[in-house]
Amino acid sequence: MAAPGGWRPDADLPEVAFSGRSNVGKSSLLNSLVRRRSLARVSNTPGRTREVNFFRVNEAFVLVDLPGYGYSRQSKAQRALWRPLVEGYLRSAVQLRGVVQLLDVRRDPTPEDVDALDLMADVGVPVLLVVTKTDKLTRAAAERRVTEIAALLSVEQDAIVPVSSETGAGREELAQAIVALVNQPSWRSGDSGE
Ligand SMILES: Nc1nc2c(ncn2[C@@H]2O[C@H](COP(=O)(O)OP(=O)(O)OP(=O)(O)O)[C@@H](O)[C@H]2O)c(=O)[nH]1
Ligand SMILES: [Mg+2]
Repeated sequence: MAAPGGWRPDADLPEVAFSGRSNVGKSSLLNSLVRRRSLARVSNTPGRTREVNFFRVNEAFVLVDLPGYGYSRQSKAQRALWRPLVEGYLRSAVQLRGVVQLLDVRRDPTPEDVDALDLMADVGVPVLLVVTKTDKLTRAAAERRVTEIAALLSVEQDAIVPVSSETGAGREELAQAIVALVNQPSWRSGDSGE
């Protein structure tokens, strides 16, 4: 899906979307989960993923790779497209069950991260918080950073799943959390008249 309201595949299976800053590792995490090296395109250049990309897994659910935000060298036009594209997707995806929101273990959440979380809260979609690239730090340092990030976001530390797409750490726990999201009824089913 390249433009707000643009073409997207039929929503016949539950969907879970991956959100986060450019270069945080969304496409890498998606590949790690499905144990494929290059299903979603990974790059050292931030801003690689510019469309909403849909990956059907085992005819059971769909993982959705969202374009990243907060990349300073992004063009104004690209930047202006992010919000309508992502918000349009989130609001219209009838089968959306949850969003995996990624944060880099080495960085404090940015104002853009908080904006993205506010958008998810406004849409009402359940969010799974994931801290990634934990392989970049020692185990003890990574644990400290998770505590700090949880405090900055005012969430419980155990609401955050630490992962590394490089080593596969946290993969099993995240996969189980995603399966639980997929199997739960849509939060939208409470809406009246729909
Ligand atoms: N060490 C380490 N590197 C990672 C990890 N995850 C991703 N990377 C690297 O980070 C860079 C960006 O990864 P991507 O998966 O393309 O990031 P993205 O969030 O999809 O970026 P956009 O598509 O630009 O929004 C690549 O060089 C990856 O190899 C990780 O867990 N550990
Ligand atoms: Mg990407």
